[in-house]
Amino acid sequence: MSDLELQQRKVLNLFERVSQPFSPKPNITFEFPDFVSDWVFLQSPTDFSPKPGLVPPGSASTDGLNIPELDLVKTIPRGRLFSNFHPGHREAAYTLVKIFKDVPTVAGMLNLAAHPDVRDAVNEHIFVYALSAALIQRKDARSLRLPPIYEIFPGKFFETKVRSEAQTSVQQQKEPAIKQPIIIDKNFAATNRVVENRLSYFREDLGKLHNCFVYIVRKNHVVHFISQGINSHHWHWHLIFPVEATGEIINPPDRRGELFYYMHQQILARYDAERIANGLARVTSYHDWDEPIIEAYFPKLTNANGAIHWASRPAGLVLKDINIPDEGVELGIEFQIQNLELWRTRILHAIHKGSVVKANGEVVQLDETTGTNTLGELIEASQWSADKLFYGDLHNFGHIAVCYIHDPDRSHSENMGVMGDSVTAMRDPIFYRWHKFIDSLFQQFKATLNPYTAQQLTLEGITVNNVEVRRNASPNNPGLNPPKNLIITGWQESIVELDRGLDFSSLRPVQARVTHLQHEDFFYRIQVTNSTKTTQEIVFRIFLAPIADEAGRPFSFREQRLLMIELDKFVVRVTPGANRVKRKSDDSSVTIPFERTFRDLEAAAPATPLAPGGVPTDLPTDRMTNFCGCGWPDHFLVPRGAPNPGMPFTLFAMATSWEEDRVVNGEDTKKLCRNAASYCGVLDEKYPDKRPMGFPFDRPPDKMMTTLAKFVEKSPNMKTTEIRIQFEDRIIRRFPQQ
Ligand code: CUO
Repeated sequence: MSDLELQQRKVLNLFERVSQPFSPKPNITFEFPDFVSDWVFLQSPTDFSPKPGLVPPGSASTDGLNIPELDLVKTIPRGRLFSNFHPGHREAAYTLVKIFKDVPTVAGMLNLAAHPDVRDAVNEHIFVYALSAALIQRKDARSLRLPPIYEIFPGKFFETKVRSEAQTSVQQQKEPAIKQPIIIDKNFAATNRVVENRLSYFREDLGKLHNCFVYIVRKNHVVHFISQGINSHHWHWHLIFPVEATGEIINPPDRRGELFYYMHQQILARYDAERIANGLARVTSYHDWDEPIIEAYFPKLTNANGAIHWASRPAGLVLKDINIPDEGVELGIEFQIQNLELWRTRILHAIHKGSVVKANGEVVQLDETTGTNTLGELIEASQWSADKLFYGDLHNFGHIAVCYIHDPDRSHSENMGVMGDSVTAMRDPIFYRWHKFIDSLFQQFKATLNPYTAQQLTLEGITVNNVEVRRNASPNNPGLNPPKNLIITGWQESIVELDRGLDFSSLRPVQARVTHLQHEDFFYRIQVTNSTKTTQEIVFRIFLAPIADEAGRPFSFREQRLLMIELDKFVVRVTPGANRVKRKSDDSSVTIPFERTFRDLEAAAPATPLAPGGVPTDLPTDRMTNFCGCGWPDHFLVPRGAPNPGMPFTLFAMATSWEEDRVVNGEDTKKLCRNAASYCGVLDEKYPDKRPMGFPFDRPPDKMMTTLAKFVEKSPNMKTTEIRIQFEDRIIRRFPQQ
């Protein structure tokens, strides 16, 4: 086994059954490095008894580990829920990230992670968060892959009864039993009498594709590539863009605050499209905090051993001041709803004055280049907020206030609700209403900017003559050409393996079958004329938006621009004269196509190091380069649409100049985690587009532009087409497009 394979197996081993005491696998030895003994200078709180696979270094004491900062990490005990919106929880988690990152080598870090004073003593959610963050952030760990979060913590994705069904199935069946997956009801959180439950396929999406993307990676090794779900994406996004500096990350990732705005704005646009498709009104902002929350949410989730549940929120609760004492079981937190109101007022004041004031009195203008980013850091609020004391912690404390709304002083000893954890927050309807309020602050800022000028919107010499979507003929009906401008969606069933995240072991895989949305693959065909005399590199920006609301009333352009969903952004060369551009849907710049499971990672542990920049040297296609985990799930690239004859959407394409928009990064254009750059940026690099995120729809247009058609007719480099998305309430199969 190569060093790299060994390290990959150690990562998987460490993430397996994290709520249970650590058990090294046969053939894997974690040898505590010598530096551990340097840190042992006090009695350890943990009784360390060596066990097979855990080997202390020759001369080191076996008394245990005492890194002073570990005391801070352990302020959140094992078995408790973890909130990355809670400043105390974050501090504990980031402290462990730093401890991991400070270990000189990856091998040393993994060995340290296995130490009983870490793996078995630290809160399991914090352990997973910190080791994942360290593995992503360490440049020397880029060859290693993280298993999917839903396999590490199935309790955050599947209802409680799935665990007991799994246990029963393990007890009843003897090896070699036929695998009988547990069926997950896609509407498990509520009945169809709850109208909001029409959207549960979106909010509670896990999403896996087990059958459609199968590539032979290496001789004798077949790997299933699995699309992550919406909730996994959200977890990865917050993992990659932490609220505070961790370790040597002193400066925030490029345009971090703007990405906070844009990624969440796009979630809202996508959610609204799903709501309209289901006959519901667009999501409303939750800004009147005296108003009862009418949407209830009962998550039915528990941790691995079923002992701790995420709290429910019945309809009609009102936000209360939060006053949670530090009871020794988790860190306390105290703030008042009037703090949120004060911070909102100060932020709005800054927006309308056009500037924020730093703690040292320096005035920072909210200009059109950096204003959104400055506001993003301020509103979220991150360490890079201009003045966290003055502008507060609005967004994060909103999550906290809602997640403790049912027991705001914990006098009933209840746990938090799902809004407290970035893995689970998107399950709750109130997430979207809270973020609609957050987005409204950004939109108020955008409204202070001048509309884009004709010069900013046009591209001399380039005319987009037509844009359309097409599908290839089905392999079953090769002679039948599908109609153009029609996208088909439906359901797909996929298999999820649960056993690595349960609190009991099984000799065979414990599987569950989930049903999730899927779309047939399609491609864009764009006809573009280059009337200049030279070849041009142009950026195509592709968006999609519903045409009318749930009652069939057509949207004005001011409404529709907020519903624009970015589908893709890519660069092409166009020669003088007429050009035809084809682009496949699964190459989208917003999605990642797959994620690899524990089992796949074990079967195909990397045998060779990655080339500089993280590109596997022996994989057949550049689509394999994405393992970072952040990216919108491919199976949700387009909204569900409506049954026959489908739901009408506007497809929009715009060409801009790559010469003007490009951002000069390093020479290596195949950097890790580039595939989903639109919502996730590029790891270690600048955001690869100079234009504001969401351009050209991020600002209100000139008031004369009352319809999208008027906006487009002034710019030959833009084109729209009406398409339909037709939902078929059946299991569909995807087939690759050539
Ligand atoms: Cu992603 Cu509020 O920021 O959940």
